[in-house]
Amino acid sequence: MSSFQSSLISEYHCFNCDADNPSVLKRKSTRNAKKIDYVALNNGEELRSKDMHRHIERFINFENDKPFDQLVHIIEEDQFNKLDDNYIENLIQKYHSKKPILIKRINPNIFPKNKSKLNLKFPQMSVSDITKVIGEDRPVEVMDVLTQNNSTSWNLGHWRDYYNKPFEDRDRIRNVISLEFSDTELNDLIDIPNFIKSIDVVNELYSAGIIDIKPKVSKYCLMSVKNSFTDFHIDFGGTSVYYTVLKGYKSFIMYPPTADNLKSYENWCLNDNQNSTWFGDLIKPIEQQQFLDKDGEDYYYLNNGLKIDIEAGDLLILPSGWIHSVYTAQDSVVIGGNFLTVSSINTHLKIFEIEKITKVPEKYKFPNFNRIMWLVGYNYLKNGDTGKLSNDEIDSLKALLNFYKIQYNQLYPTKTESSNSETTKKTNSNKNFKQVLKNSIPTGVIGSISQFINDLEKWIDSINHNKELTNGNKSNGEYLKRKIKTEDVSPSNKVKKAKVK
Ligand SMILES: O=C(O)CCC(=O)C(=O)O
Repeated sequence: MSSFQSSLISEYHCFNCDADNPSVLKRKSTRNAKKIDYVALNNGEELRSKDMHRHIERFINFENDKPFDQLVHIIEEDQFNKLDDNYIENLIQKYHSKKPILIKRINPNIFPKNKSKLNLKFPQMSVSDITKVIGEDRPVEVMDVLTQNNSTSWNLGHWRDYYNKPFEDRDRIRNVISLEFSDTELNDLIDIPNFIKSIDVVNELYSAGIIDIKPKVSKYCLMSVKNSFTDFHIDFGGTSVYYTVLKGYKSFIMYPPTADNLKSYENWCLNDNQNSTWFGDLIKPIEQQQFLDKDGEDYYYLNNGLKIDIEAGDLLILPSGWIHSVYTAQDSVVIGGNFLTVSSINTHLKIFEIEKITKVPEKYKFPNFNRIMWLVGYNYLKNGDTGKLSNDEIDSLKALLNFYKIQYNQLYPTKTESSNSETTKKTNSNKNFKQVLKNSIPTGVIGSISQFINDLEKWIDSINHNKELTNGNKSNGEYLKRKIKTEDVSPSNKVKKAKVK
């Protein structure tokens, strides 16, 4: 410890004792004494308080560089009379990755006079109420805010006791952001808005009978104490998020998933100094309007990031693939959930790739993502109506087709490809990679991979002809002219129901 650091301490307790009985900084009142983070200090980092993540100051000082209503699509109470599920669904489809949507004071359990026709069911509940409904013994993963590491040794009873302590009696700042409760009794008390259910890809596959178990990602209860901070991240699979505050107050800073920003994000994740680097410093500023997309939205206009405050009763729709961090200024309870949409498939696939490159552990990925992506194409081929597809859907199908082809080529490289490929020289890891990939493709449902790709390609071509689309990667129908190999023909292609675990 430097002499400067020791000069700040009036009563020193060693690292081992500090957890129960922290060192006291020189201050008038011991009640307000700062708790030193000895975990960080021991790792050679600077002296700092356990109550404050190092980036909170940067977060608080961040200011939007443009008027708020140009950065976010805001819906206020005076627009509620036109608000129904269709209206919001169309907005989400229109913006998909492009703009966050914030609906102010929409929760009727908090604002009973609100006149919207949305079916929101988000009752106000305390952490004690939630614990009573779910059960004290339910294990819960708890994030230590300063290190951003998760601990699995907690249950809800312990968490409630921690959360209900006054601020100054909490040993460290901790946050719960991954308690999915759709398999608990809380599930019946809370309902996802219809406008989310109707565009959620997983829901669509479930309704079509293509999967019979849904991945558990749609209902999370987040319980954060004052001064919680979640560093920048992208939600798994580039999912969109609905997020509503039941109690307290939350602030987001977010950046759109432009190619440059995603590259910066990837580099930041792979950097040894990730924790000490403020992600916003890696964003290349764009001063001037770049271009308008086909809906007239200037996606790049938002590039410098934006900050959104969310109060109790508000609902945020975070678009697909956005890079965000979250600060909690007051003890808060939030309900949120993740969903994949067809219009954002391109972004989902990009983020899936980044997760591979940055080696995100399986546990933190969207469950069975690859399998679901194949089943989306299968569902279109089986149930889609070529006459009714939007241009966004067609673009997404083309992206999916390309994604399938890449995987097919990884599984069955041509002779030239395999002799050129560096990876095939690492025979064992390559075999393992292929096995994992093969297991994640639902051949029990789609049948032969090559036949499926051929059929889908022909189907997409037929839409192209009907719509006389000339832009995009128009397929020439030339793929897979080579002979279909026997080993990729599933023996069980009559089984048409997949299980998602
Ligand atoms: O509320 C938080 O601290 C983090 C929430 C979040 O970013 C998420 O769940 O993706």
